[in-house]
Amino acid sequence: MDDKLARRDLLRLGLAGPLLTGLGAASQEDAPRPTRPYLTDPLKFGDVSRGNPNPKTFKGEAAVKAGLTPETWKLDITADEKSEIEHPLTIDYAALLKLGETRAIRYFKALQCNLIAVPLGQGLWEGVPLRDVLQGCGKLNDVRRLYYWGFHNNDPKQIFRSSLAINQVLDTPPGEMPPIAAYKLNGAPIPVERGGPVRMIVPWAHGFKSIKWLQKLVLTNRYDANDTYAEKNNDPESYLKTAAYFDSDKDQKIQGTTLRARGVAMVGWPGLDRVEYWLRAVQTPKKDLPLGDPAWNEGKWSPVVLEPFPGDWKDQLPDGTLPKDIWGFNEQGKPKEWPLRFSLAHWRLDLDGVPPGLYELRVRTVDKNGFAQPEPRPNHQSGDNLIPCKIVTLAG
Ligand SMILES: Nc1nc2c(c(=O)[nH]1)N[C@H]1C(S)=C(S)[C@@H](COP(=O)(O)O)O[C@H]1N2
Ligand SMILES: [Mo]
Repeated sequence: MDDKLARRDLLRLGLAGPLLTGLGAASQEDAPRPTRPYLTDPLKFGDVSRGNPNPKTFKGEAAVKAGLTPETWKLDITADEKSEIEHPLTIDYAALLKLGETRAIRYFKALQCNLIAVPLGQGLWEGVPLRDVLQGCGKLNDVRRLYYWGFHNNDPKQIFRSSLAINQVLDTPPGEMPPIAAYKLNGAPIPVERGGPVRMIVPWAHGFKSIKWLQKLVLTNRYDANDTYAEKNNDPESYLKTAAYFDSDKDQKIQGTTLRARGVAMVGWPGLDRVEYWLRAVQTPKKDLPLGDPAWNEGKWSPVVLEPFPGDWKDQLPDGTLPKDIWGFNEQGKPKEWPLRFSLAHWRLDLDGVPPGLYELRVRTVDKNGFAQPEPRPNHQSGDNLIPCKIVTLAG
């Protein structure tokens, strides 16, 4: 893009100050290529897992004994004392994959922990909707919730439980993604490090609903959440928030006048309208500017560039996977919305001609309802999403 033109556009938009290059590509055709891979290597996700020994370390005989190989894995489906199901079931891996032949769904979803702001990684998950898994159970009576957990060394202290209201399991609204018993990640079997061979994936929720090493579904008449995370002062019904993060928030010392920053934005259910930055010249930098500080009212926020969807996706998807086979894409392989809900949008900031000095650099999202991060739910209980900051020094 012509830098002069970009500068003129910026001035027209009232975004005075340093030169922002590459703002808003005119069309998909001349859009810049994405600069980072869209899917995270399954072994490079941030990890949050209980257990000693930790099931993620199980190989060979240990994995066999724990039922964490494709040959030994089983999912038990029962009812507790106040509920009834016509046919309690045990499903093995082959039966789940067989169901997948006609029922499988694939979607992008980023994993994010309620208690760790920066997303852990993004995957293309494949599995069978729970509603289809439960089909084989016949009639259900007095069922209000589904409780579920995974392998935990038969130690009640290590159990990591979660739950869903039965409507969230059975009544997926049109155009939404269902919770799945997932058996593939990025086109390959889910490694034990990521909760394989079968893990729960709940698209709209933080990681604590996506139970790894899944082995047990219990239908219950109880109405309370029964989530391990609920006991730790977290909101078990929260869903993913729209929020921006830096790839690295390490302080940066730059020779010259060009400032570059890269990051992701989690797209929660309220959608993503834009990502903005605020570059604040300071004498004494304060990374953790308190929420009530009057300086927030003087914040000058300007949009950063959101990377487009990765063109034909050829270099982004596992071999043999076509965009049209993924949730949210049409028959022509174009996404129906961009960025996609519950996934990561990549943003980048390239500022030229920044006067030498010391700065605080912040980014935030604005969701489709007009709420700027960390609003409308700044509460830690429903997911950490404070505005991130990095300290930048430009030497000129
Ligand atoms: N069985 C089991 N599942 C689990 C957990 C766990 O400790 N045990 N941790 C949960 C939490 S809190 C998060 S954030 C995600 C993290 O998933 P990851 O380690 O694959 O990134 O897994 C969830 N599933
Ligand atoms: Mo978590």
